[in-house]
Parts: sequence; structure tokens; C-alpha cells
Amino acid sequence: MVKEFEEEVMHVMDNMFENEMKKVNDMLGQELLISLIGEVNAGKSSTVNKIIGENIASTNPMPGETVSVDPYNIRGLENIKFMDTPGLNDPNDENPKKTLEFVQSSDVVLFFLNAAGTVFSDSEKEKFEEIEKHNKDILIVLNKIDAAEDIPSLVQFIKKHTKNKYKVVPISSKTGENLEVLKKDILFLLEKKGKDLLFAKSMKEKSAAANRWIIGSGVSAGVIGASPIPGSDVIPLTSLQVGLIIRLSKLYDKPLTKKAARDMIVITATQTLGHTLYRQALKFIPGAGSVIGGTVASAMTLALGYGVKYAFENNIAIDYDMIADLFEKYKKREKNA
Ligand SMILES: Nc1nc2c(ncn2[C@@H]2O[C@H](COP(=O)(O)OP(=O)(O)OP(=O)(O)O)[C@@H](O)[C@H]2O)c(=O)[nH]1
Ligand SMILES: [Mg+2]
Repeated sequence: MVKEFEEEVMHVMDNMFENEMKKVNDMLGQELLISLIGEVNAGKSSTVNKIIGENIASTNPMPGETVSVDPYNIRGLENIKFMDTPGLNDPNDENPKKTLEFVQSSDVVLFFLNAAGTVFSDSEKEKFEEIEKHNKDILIVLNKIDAAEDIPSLVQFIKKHTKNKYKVVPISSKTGENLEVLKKDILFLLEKKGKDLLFAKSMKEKSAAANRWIIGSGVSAGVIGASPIPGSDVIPLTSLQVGLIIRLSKLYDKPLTKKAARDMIVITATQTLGHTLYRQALKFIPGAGSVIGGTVASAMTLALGYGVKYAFENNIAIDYDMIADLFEKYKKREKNA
């Protein structure tokens, strides 16, 4: 019996595994440009160092330390580039035009304000408006919060003056406070460009990215399972699940063969749905509508995602009993929701 399911899923997977793998590899082959802009001494170079975990960008209490646009990357991740720039008001900067060119081609612009200085001075406002014309994917980074008071008021002030259009992230590149939050916000901005996987690989804390994909897939699976379209749920559901597993394997740098992916999907399905229901779901039943149902499809995908993530994170084999337990838990929770 199991053999038969395996063959059918294999057939579905034959058509999509390489495709999904190629999609993800193409995503990983892209270049990612993050530029850091702001007045002299705001802590741009210090933040680059903190994000990439090495002291390569030179910093100095004296303003005007950075004099050219310098690209840095995280060791081993050459296609993620952090563009450290001279301060916008730096008289030594010979090339403000060049900075704007980088802004234009950046995926994310980090606009720095110094919480311990004059936050959002007239000249900063002017510069900000210029930047805004060239790129709207801006995160406003309020740095040096360790050296300032009443951060919430500062954040409100900045939001008000930027018409609430951008996220304001208070950080300290000295103490490291909120740097993970900043990375998560960069990650979320990159989702719409399909570059989040690339950035997630650079993060020490990979869980946030993994959880977002798992939850997103759970929601999509629920939609697939709930839609009254006659025919098999397995084709869209399997491709969704394959896509998720491939992303997780790339995120955690785990090799993944087509057979391994198929096993994860088949075993999860048979453990959670049981053979009979799963077999029904595999069949094309004209006019039958959805066989699996939204709640079940969603719970199954969540359980698979979290089970695979747990195994990858801890370098252990996938525990299908755990997946079955998770499935029951999510099914109950979804039903009550
Ligand atoms: N208290 C505090 N000091 C910081 C923080 N971040 C940076 N600094 C200090 O501020 C000074 C300037 O930091 P840099 O990282 O060189 O600033 P920058 O924006 O790159 O400056 P330029 O290259 O001159 O434009 C250095 O003395 C840093 O140690 C922070 O979060 N808190
Ligand atoms: Mg600098």
C-alpha cells in the first residue's frame, strides 16, 4: 500500500522537485545590496561590524572616518554586500553622487540617526527626503540608544516626521541591543523581493525566518485544502511542501535529495492522515471537491515544517512520532481558532 503512495508522490515530485530546487538556487545566486546612510559619526561602520561579526569597517570617535563607499560581506556569503558610506554631511566625501547611486540600486537602505545627537535635524530631514526619492525600502535605524533617554518619544518623533511610512528600529551597535530585531526587519523587507532566504542564511538565529516560511506554508496549505476545487489536493500540496523543505534545507545547509524529500512528505502524510485518507487524496475524484480539508492540510504542513526544522537544527534524524503529535496539536488548535 505504502509503495503505491510513494510511487504517486514520486510522480508528482518528478515534475516539481528540480523546478523548485532551481527556483531556490536562482534565488540564492542573486546579489543583495544593503546600504548604510546617515550623518557622520552615527555609527554606520560600527553597525556593519556588528552585523557581519567582524571588525573590518574602521570606526572612530572623530567624525569622517569612512571616506569612500566600501562594500563588506559576511565571510562565505559573497553575494550579500553591506555598503558602508561616508557621512552625508562629510566635507571629505568627494562623491555624494556615488552614494545616491548605491542607494538607488540597494535592496534595503538603512538610514541612521544618532539617538545621542540631534535626532532628525533639518539637514537630516533634507537628506532623508532626497534618499526617499531614490529608494523607498528604508529602515530608519536609531542608533546609540545606550547613550540616550526616552527612546519611545524619539521613535514617535521620527515616525511623525516621516509620515509613518517607515519602520523605526532603535538599536545600540555598542551593546548589541536589538541587533537581532534589525536583522529580522531587514529579512521581512526582503521577502517581497524573494531575497529573504539569501539574507536568512547570514543570520545566526535562523529560527525566525524558518518559522515565517512554515507558518506561511501552513496558511497556504489551509487554502488549498479548503478550496472546493475537484481533483487531487496532492499536487499543489506536495509542491508547497517540497518548496518548504528545500528552503529549510538551504537555510540550515543540509543536503537534500529528491528521495529524502519524498520520504519526508510520504511518511508525514501516512503518519498523520493514515493510509486510507491519504490514498483518497491522491486520487482524482471528479466533482468530489477537496478530500483533505483545510484544517488537516494546514496542520499536516505545519507539523512537517516544524519536524524537519527541528531535525535540521539539531542535526538529528526526523522524528515522525513527534510530527504526528504536532499534527494532532495543530489540528485541535486550528479547529478551535
Ligand atoms: N555609545 C555608543 N557609541 C557608539 C554606538 N555606535 C557607535 N558608537 C561610537 O560612535 C563613534 C562613531 O562610530 P562609527 O561607526 O565610526 O560611525 P560612522 O557613522 O561610521 O561615522 P563616519 O564614518 O565618520 O561617517 C565611534 O566612537 C563608535 O564607537 C552606540 O551604539 N553607542
Ligand atoms: Mg564610518
